[in-house]
Amino acid sequence: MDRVGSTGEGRTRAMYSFVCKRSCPLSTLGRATLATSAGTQALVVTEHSETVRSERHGEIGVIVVDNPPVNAIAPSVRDGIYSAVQELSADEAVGAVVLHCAGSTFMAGADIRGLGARPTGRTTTEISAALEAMRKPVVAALQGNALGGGLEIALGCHFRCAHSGTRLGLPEVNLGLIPGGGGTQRLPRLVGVEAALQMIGSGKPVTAAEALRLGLVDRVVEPVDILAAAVAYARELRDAAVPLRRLSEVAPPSVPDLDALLSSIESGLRRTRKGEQAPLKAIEAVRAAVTTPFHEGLATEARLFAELENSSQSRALRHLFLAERQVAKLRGIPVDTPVRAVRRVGVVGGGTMGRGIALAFCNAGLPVALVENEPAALERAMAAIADVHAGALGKGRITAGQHAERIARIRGATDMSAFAEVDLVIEAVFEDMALKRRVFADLERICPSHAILATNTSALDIDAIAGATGRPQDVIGLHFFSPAHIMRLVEVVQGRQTATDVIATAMKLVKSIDKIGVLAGNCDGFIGNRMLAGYRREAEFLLLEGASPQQVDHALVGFGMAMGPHAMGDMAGLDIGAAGRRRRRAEGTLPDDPRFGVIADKLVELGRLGQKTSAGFYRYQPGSRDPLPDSEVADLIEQEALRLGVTRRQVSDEEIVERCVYPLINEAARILEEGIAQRPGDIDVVWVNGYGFPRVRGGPMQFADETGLARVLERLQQFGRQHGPLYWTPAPLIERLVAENATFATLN
Ligand code: 3H9
Repeated sequence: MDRVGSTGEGRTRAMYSFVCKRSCPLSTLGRATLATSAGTQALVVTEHSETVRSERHGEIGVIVVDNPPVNAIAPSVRDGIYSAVQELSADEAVGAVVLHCAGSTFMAGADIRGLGARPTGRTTTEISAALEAMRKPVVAALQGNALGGGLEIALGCHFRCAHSGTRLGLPEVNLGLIPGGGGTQRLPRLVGVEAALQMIGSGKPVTAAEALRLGLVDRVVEPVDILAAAVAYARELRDAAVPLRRLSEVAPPSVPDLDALLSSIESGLRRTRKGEQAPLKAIEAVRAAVTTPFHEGLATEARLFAELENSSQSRALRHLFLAERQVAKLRGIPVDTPVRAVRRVGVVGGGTMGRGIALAFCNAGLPVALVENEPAALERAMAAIADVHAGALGKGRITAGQHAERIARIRGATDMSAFAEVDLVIEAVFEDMALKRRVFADLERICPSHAILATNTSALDIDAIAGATGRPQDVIGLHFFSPAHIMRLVEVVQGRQTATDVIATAMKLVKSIDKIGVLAGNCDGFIGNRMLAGYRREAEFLLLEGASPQQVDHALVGFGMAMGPHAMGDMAGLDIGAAGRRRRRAEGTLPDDPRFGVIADKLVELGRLGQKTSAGFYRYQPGSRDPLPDSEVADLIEQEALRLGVTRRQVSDEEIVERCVYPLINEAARILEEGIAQRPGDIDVVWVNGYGFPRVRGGPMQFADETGLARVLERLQQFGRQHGPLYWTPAPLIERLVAENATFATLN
């Protein structure tokens, strides 16, 4: 490598020009002339930062962002692009510029890990402005995902050329934010207020074809080299001297009745994104785009973005984004652990769970053998499955061809010999240990020796189930949530002897069917249901103390829960919880407390099993799922309170929330101490995706950190003084974190 001279760009790090082969690592900032292996073509390459370089493709300057895996806009990306713009602007030999990203995607947005920190270097807004101000055509070469700040920078370019597979979007609302790099001001000028707010408010990306229709991109290219296509396009634009389109100079769209349009969009967003601040701020920012000059609109956007960036909602949603990806990383299990091939799946049991699990695999393209004991039960299961397929076809979610494939993919049988060739089988029979052990003994005999034997139990001891086989290393828990073909959470429960490759295979398989797998240790209820026990316990104690089911549910829905605990109990079926209590009573693990589950048990005795019997904590009109208050239940609660000597009083909504949510935090801390969950973030992922905990609060652990662990500890201690230590003794982990002035987040 020969150094041939300094570029003298006046930056703090010295930049040098040198000549090297294409394979040379550009490890120091600098300029190089790269020769292709044939030596026919030379590229002048300048490194502007560790993630950005510029290249000359003849008279076309190309800015290349190279920040794997998704070209997130880190400070080095912003500073690098800014520097490249200065260099290419000054170079008279450069007639047009292309902004391109290495790898398979354009920039997928700001670096989420850096949000909330003090910004350094150039801002995204400055980058867009710098690109836009260039006096030669600038083309963004879009491929993969052009999201968030990535799309905003592309909007700063004069033209956009997209590969046909590109997804373009402003998903900031999903992180509790609005676009903060000029997107709320430029996008309405390009596609109109309604389409802009559709994209910004929903956060959903559009396809390249849709983007072309909207005018968001100027050219879509079929699978070809996107860089070559964008360079050719830039050359055309330069040759034709096409006027540059600077969106900041475009007049905002005129909307005849802006107030009416924005208020109808607002009421839609209040419905679809209940309790979220960001979509409403997005409307405010877009209003500014239409009603104020560009620079004022930008200032409004910056103010609103900063407010949101520092909000607890955005912190929670950013935490969840990262936590939902971190769950896949298994401590102690290397990423390259060999996995078993799973091509055929078996399901034992055609009840609600079995059907849902069969559908989940079938819809993801895997053939399923579903076994039920009785022909009549099998027929019911297959009919219910056919109904779901027909519904998907009727709603246009699948084509007739896909419908036929799905129907053919699930084979029903009444004999377990149907499992002779499966690679994985999931048992979903009634929650009864003796029954499950019998099933597993049969599975061991019938399934191939390489097959993974999984149980969908929601609470039972995996080791005891595995013990019914001679191959406990192949046994694992796969706890799906109902309806299993819709709910994304699966607890992957590791038994004492479960083999490492079985865990790795299960986690990979769950991901491959578009679900989120969370690894859990083996204990009663694993992560989610173990925490649920305390939540449900307090929700019922509060009834004895004076609250009504509707007040408890209302307070927790007000907190953001998708459903109140009593409505949820009615939906799941009160007999399920009652059976769990019977089991624990027999095992001697139920607390010695006559109040525990007393109301639900009485309701079950009265045949009030919930929605399925049109009566539970609430009553239901035939065919309706709307919970209606029931005086019979109110009387029963009063009688039980009297019988148990519980003094009734006014209970506040605030107490309801604290009494129900703090036990979640306390139990979660014990779960962490025992190593049942890998990290606090995993617990949050479980509760948000499986139990309707509000995403905008980030899960119980994130909520505890936001509340302050000292406050959580103080309230646990206070409830302990009021209600006794049985349920309220603080977990030692919380005491330790408070003493160290630390948070759960430090354990992620
Ligand atoms: C924004 O842009 C604000 C601006 O308006 C204002 C600026 C002033 N940052 O999801 P995957 C990582 S807000 C950092 O598994 P996929 C991810 O953590 C941002 N890291 O892959 C994972 O890491 P690891 C707006 C990021 O193929 C790896 O990449 N943009 C970012 O299923 C692979 O991710 C968004 O909200 C990021 N922005 O999906 C887009 N994105 O391997 C967020 C990804 O260590 N990203 N990572 O676990 C996505 O939606 C998906 O990741 C994407 C790829 C569709 C891009």
